[in-house]
Amino acid sequence: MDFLEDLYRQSHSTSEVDGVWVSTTDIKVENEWVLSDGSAASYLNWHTGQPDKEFDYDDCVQVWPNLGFQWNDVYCIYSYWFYCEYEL
Ligand SMILES: [Ca+2]
Ligand SMILES: [Ca+2]
Repeated sequence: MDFLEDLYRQSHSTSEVDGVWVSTTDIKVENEWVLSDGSAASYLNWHTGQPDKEFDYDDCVQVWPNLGFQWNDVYCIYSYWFYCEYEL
């Protein structure tokens, strides 16, 4: 996750603490975490106690700087920056 943390620090001031979306979700099957293309997520980096399913609709994943850049499951409606991957 150091790579994503480095990207965050390059694009945000130190005073910002916005979350960043990663393309992992369990919106189709609860607690079955997959990528946006439907393939199984091979990497998970949950913060301690997450995913906590605080609400039934917490189906998206944010990287949260205040949680040491580890993951938290949250409601998908929030507006955050996002990480995406593409082949060069
Ligand atoms: Ca969920
Ligand atoms: Ca959560």
